[in-house]
Amino acid sequence: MSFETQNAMPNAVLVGFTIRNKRDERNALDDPLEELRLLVDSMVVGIAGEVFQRNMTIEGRTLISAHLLELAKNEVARTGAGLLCVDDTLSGSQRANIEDYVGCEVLDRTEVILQIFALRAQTSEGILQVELAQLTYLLPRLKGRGGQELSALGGGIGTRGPGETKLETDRRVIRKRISNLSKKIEQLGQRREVQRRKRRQSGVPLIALVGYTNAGKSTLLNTLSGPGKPEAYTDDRLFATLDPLTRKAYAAPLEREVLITDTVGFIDRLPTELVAAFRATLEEAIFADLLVIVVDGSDHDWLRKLEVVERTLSDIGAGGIPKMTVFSKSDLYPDPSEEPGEIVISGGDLMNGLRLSAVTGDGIDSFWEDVCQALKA
Ligand SMILES: Nc1nc2c(ncn2[C@@H]2O[C@H](COP(=O)(O)OP(=O)(O)OP(=O)(O)O)[C@@H](O)[C@H]2O)c(=O)[nH]1
Ligand SMILES: [Mg+2]
Repeated sequence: MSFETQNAMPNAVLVGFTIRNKRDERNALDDPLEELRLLVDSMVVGIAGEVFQRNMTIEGRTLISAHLLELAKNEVARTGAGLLCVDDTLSGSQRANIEDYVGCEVLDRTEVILQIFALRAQTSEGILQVELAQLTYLLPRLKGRGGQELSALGGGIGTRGPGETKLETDRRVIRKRISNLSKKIEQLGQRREVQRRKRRQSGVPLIALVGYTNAGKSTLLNTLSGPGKPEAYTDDRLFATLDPLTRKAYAAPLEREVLITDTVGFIDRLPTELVAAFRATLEEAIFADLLVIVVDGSDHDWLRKLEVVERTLSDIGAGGIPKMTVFSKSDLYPDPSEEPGEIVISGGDLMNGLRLSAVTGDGIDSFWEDVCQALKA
């Protein structure tokens, strides 16, 4: 079944903002709603309209200002959209207040990401992790939601205990489900641990491809593992990969086989509780001998995204693993003199990274040389 047929969501209006007196790299972007647009498109939802306010003053009840709320309401009315997607984290009551005013369903940024994850999860572990992430995010936000999300979770929701309010029952049932899911995921994690120990004993090095979503990790994995193997799924949508995939590849300079693993992409402003829910998936990166940070060098916004990746790696405890950075999609760089590779970044450091293309094969030989150097070191 394609994603398209799974999802029957109405068209959406996008809402974004930057906050007054708050440092925000997005203030420097020409198109600060670009990422939310890609996310909503990846959720297979059409975009009906967009509203954005720079230097907004936060309004506690709705997070967004009265002015932006008015703009959003008008845009929903004008376009007949059935969904409003807000590019930030909302509390349960903020979301309910916006829904009341605008008159259509509201999803915040994290709920959009979770919706994409739910569409993409394929393996049983991936599906369990997505449900855990959804419930963990939902639990503190239950208040103000009409309870429809519980029916959306499917059957198995228990009945109300004596003297319990609907909200208390919902919370209790969700906590129990969270604890069951965590146990199941932990059991699967133990199985992984056994596999990892075996690998370590065999001495085969493990290289993890990490990076921002859509950087080109899965495409690179396919190129590195060579023809004739089932291909990792690649797509010009965000979070194409949810379940990690490990492949053998022959490292010619080392004259031996290595293992390469693809990982779920990172993204800016992903709440830490969600990162924790994906810990099992990310463990593939945490236990690698070498991390290859894949940066889409054709993306004008690559530096901000690289910073997000570096921050996330240290958050998940992978900060100390040897790393190398490569710039992917070199066939798309418009002007060779503007290619990344040697770029002075804000602190004055020189950013050195190999340029390669998984599509043309350019730079792949040098990639293996660099990997072997790094593994020997
Ligand atoms: N032209 C060109 N396109 C590329 C290259 N590498 C990847 N792409 C394209 O970039 C898009 C994203 O590639 P993926 O390999 O799915 O990216 P990813 O990093 O695995 O993304 P997620 O799984 O979503 O995190 C796809 O449309 C690829 O075809 C490249 O070297 N050159
Ligand atoms: Mg991928």
